[in-house]
Formats: sequence, structure tokens, C-alpha cells
Amino acid sequence: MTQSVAPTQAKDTAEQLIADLDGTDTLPLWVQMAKLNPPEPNPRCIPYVWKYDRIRPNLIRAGELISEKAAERRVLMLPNPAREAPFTTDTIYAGLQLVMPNETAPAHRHVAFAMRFIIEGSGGFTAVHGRRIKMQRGDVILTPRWNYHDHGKDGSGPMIWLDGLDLPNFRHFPVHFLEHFKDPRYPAEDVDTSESPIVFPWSGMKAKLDAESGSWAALRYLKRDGSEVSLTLGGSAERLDANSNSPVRRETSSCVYHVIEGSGYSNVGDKKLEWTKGDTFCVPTWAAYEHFNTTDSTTYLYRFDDQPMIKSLGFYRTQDMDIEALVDL
Ligand code: 1HN
Repeated sequence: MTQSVAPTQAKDTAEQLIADLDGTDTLPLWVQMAKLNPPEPNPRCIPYVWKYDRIRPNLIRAGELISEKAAERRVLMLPNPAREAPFTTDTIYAGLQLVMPNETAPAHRHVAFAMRFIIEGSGGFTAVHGRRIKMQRGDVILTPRWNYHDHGKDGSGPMIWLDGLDLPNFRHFPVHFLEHFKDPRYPAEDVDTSESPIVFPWSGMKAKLDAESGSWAALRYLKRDGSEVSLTLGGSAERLDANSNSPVRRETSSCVYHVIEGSGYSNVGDKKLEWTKGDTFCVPTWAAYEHFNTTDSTTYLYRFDDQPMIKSLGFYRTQDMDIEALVDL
């Protein structure tokens, strides 16, 4: 009996397998394992501060050169220098918006959630689902999803505020869309801000912060039932007494801070961000951060963050968390 002899074959190799996978619509995980599973959270955005005195003149110029009607929203976005818009952090969009007297930012509604911090001006208003609310410096005003909203302004001078939206989400979830109302303004009646569930007046928040003990205090903006202002974004305000500092925090949420009053600096990751009233700065996920008030008066900071989203998804971790205790059954 003749036995067939197998032809001598070159030994198969991992390299050959990878080459042969080309065109098979599959990819080996093992090549990307480390990239998909980094040893630490790996934000693409960097710590950064946007100085109000550099932005404001161009925003005012936009007020002269771009009509509100054409702009729909007259905004200078705050894209992170390491990424393109709408990324201020990897999960949060921020922009500075201007409305001039007798203008209307036309009524529309969209899936995105917005929360706004009023920086300067008087006579401004936002109408949300038929309720017209006065904008007053320091107030935080919510625009819940899919509510028609328009902004306007009486009196003289500009009205400027900081918008925070959850827009980066829609790079992953292609579910965002916007509808215009048939008229520039949605029919609205004036409401008392103290009665409105979507306004957090600064006077009330400041009084609560001042009543807290310690040289640093932070309080979240919460709805009347104690829940966060949205499922994605939430916010808080912080008081930092003269010549004092905040605790160091490091967490998987990211945030955008705005300086309500005072000046100082923050160490964020390996960056020192110097800030003063009106400035806005960002803290990427997992960057250790600590604020310093270097003056003899009290500093107040506003911030909005992605904590509601990160927490509800189960992604929230801080540097102090005992990983063993996190086993989720
Ligand atoms: C928006 O509706 C506003 O209503 C501001 O003021 C910024 C950015 C992207 C999409 C919608 C506003 C926005 C926005």
C-alpha cells in the first residue's frame, strides 16, 4: 500500500492569519485589546480655560454682524482645543450666547437638554413651553427636552449667558432632531421666577451656600422632588472662602465651571488654570482637580456636569471608591 505523503507546508502563523482575515469582515480583538481596555479613563479633551474678556468683544461683534434671525442662536461655542465642536468635554457642550434688545431667538424644540447660567444683562427672557421667564444674573434656567423655547430681550445692552447641552451624546445616539415653531415666538405668558420649577435664582442658591459650614461648600441644583435636573446633565454651585481651597476630586464625570464671583486658579490634571469672574473652564474625566481662592473675598463657582448620565449608566467612579465593594449583582 502506498501512503500519500503530505506536501511540505510552511507553518501557519498569527501574521498569516491576520493577513488572511483581510476581506473576511472580521477583525482580531487581541490586536486591539489594550486600546479598548485602557488602564485608566482616557479623555481626549484637555483641561482648558476660556477667558471672558477675550470672548466678549467678539460676541458683541457677532451681535452687530450676524442677525439673530440668520443665526437662529447667536453663540460662540467653546470647543475643547483637543477636539472639534461640540466637544467642550468629551460628553458636554458649552457655548456663550448673546441676545440684543428687541431680538428674538426663534422658537424651536429639540431632543437635547439645555441648562443656562445667566452671565450679564437685564431685560432678557426665555419662554419655555409658553411660560416667559426673566433672565437675571446668576440664575440657572433649564430647557427640558422637546419644549418649544425662544429667547428675547427688552431694554438696552446685551444679554449673555452660558449654555450647557448634552450634544456630544448624539454622536453616539443618532436620535437628535429639532423642529421650528411656525412663528418666531411661541405664545407665552409671564411667570414669576420664584414659582417656576425650571429656574434656580442665584439669591436662593447663594443663601444656601453661605449657610453651609466650612471654608468650601458645594450644593447641587435639584428639582423639587430632590432629583437631578435632567437624566444627562446636572449642576452645582460652590463657595470657596477667602484664601482657601477645595478638596481634591478625581472622578469619571466631567464638568464645565463658570466663575460667578472672585478669582483664583484650579489645578486640573497637570494644568494650572487661572481664572477670574466670567471665565469658563473644563475638567475632563479623571483629571484630578482642586480649586484655590487666592483673594481676600469669597469666590463662587457654577458648574454643570454629566453626573446624572454617568451615574445612571453605572460608569461613575471616584479615586476613593473601593472597587471590591462595587460588585453589582
Ligand atoms: C439651542 O437650542 C440653544 O435654545 C443654544 O438657546 C445652543 C446648540 C445646539 C443645538 C441647539 C438655545 C444650541 C441649541
